[in-house]
Amino acid sequence: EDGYDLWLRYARTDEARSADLAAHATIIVAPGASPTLNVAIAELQRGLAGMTGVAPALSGTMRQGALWLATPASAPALPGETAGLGGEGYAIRSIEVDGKAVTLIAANSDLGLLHGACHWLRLAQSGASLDRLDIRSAPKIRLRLLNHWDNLNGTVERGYAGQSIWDWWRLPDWKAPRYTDYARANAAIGINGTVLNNVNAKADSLTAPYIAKAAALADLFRPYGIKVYLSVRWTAPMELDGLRTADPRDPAVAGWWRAKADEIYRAIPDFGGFLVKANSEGQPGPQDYKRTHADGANMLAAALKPHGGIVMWRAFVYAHDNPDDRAKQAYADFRPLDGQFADNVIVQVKNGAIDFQPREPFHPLFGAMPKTPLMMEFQITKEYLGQSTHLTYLGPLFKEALDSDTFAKGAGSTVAKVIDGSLDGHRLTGIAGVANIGADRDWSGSIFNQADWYAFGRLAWDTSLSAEAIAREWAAMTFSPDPKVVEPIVGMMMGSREAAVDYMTPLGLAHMMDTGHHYGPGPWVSDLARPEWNPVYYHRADADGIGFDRTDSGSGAIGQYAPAIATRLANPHTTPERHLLWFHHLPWDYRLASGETLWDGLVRRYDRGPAYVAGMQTLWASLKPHIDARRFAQTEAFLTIQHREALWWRDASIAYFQSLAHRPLPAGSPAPAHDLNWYKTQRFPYAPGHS
Ligand code: BDP
Repeated sequence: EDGYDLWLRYARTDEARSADLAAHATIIVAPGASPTLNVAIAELQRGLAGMTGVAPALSGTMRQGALWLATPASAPALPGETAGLGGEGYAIRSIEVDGKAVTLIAANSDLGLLHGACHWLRLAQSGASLDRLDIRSAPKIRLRLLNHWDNLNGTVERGYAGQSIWDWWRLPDWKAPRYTDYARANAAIGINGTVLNNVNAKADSLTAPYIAKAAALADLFRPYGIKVYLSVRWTAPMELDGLRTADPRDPAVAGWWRAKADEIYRAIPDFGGFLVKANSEGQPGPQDYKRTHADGANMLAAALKPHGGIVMWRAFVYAHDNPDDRAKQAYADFRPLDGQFADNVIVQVKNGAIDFQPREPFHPLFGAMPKTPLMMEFQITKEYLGQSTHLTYLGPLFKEALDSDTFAKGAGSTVAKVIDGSLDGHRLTGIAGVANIGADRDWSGSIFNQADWYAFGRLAWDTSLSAEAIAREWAAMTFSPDPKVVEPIVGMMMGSREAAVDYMTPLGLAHMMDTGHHYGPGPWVSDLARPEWNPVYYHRADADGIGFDRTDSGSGAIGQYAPAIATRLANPHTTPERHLLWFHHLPWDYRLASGETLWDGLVRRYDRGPAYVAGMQTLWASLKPHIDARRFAQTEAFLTIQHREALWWRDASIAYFQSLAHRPLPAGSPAPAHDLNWYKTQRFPYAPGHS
């Protein structure tokens, strides 16, 4: 096994289970035909053929043990069955029809049937009972998107799984079979849109040849309910057609975008819309013309509106000439614009205010723009969490962000409720994950990174799922439903992100990585052009203490949160320790809740990280008899790398901070393997993922 099959492995089951599966799927009854219904049926047949050796036939007459796929249109005998399921949801119920026990998969649309079929296959693969099913499921968030940071030259920004899966050069003629498998895998977890190109966009993606290439992908994805979107470059009208300006108030500019939208919709009638990174990290944008983000977004929105398209406008901004705390800048730019965006604009906000760090408090914009739909941007590709080699399951990170309480309308105003629209009554809702997919045979650069893609999709569909339940499903489908396999794997996964926080950025530290590759430690880095690119900007450590003061006596960033939170964060003793140094600059002898000093507590966490990884190595080794050779070996090797590098992070960080704190290591904590200078002089010029 090489990992290509993801959660669609459909591995052969033992005889008893095989007989059970066959008895619950003797035939498939599915009135009607459409491309989407056809792929649903094909997936069921493929899954059952894999698991039992026999694919059930499609039949027009009901039989004992049938799988019955029905919509109100195809089976008017379903009164009320699909109420409240919307256009994508489904019900799966064990019922009797004319005295025959059958499994009904009901939905309002064929797309709902596809999702229902995938859910049934998930149950089948993970060893669950198929009797007495009574399931209803419908997504609360409307747009559930992957964002590919893929460049037209085939490289992937912050991609650690090889080249881009989009073979732009040979599209639209060559439609690699992999594209269809991509659609199958995404449909199975409820993803319904994909932004094909990098937010650092090239204007070329809007030229006729590239629109035709995108259209070919859209055609392949359509039966799976997946729409195509494009990132656009703000100055495209100037670069492609020589306009003199990209000012959003200029009628010629607005006209250019209208014509461009018309052209795209002629090729892709269900095109989703644009994603825009503007006035951020050197990208052009409306502020270059003294216009606001809202002016820019609304101009594009007007071009897409007649076609039903939307604009996703990113709030990831911080300016090189702004001396204010970087963590405050997106809020400062965007909050005043609340209420000014057109109704087909949604503002896309990263989970935290800096940049996908191992841990960040939730972004203060969530809950602060009630009149504007906000969508979540998570990073599935683990730019700052060990990339493809470290096993750091992101389910808990996603959950932590979604469950954070903004207190915007009192207790219980979670980030999940902001983005599913229920807190402020928005109908345009969304969540995006920066994809970790590449051309590598295993798609994600490692078997365990597949779990992050999977978890993103499952949580996008249903934010109330637990990270652990998702890990359990994934492990069962990826390796085996045998609890002897699932339980240790879930055990490894669940603490893995916290372990990375411990060895990389404990106690609320952030942005400690070395220059360029974002992989290893560089807390000493202080020579980069922009102050906020340097780790020293974030930890502010010296002989007296460590941490970023964001109270009123510091940057005041705490004031961007609702008063109920801000009051708690103003005091280090009522600040959650996981965020302590994010919000406070504290003396090295500050007492943590445990009674130990900040210095000792910091070192203890640096010790804990590699120890957890060693525990994962032991657990994995014990699984050897149960895992196929190739996937076992990959994970074993990657855990060896992770352990070595967890120690590297620990040692380098301790060597550096000790040079400032001048304190002995707590008893039992070994000295770093090398002196500080050794860590400072390591170079990694060819590390993956540079832009
Ligand atoms: C950072 C990445 C950079 C992206 C940027 C973004 O380092 O490559 O372009 O975010 O989100 O995480 O635009």
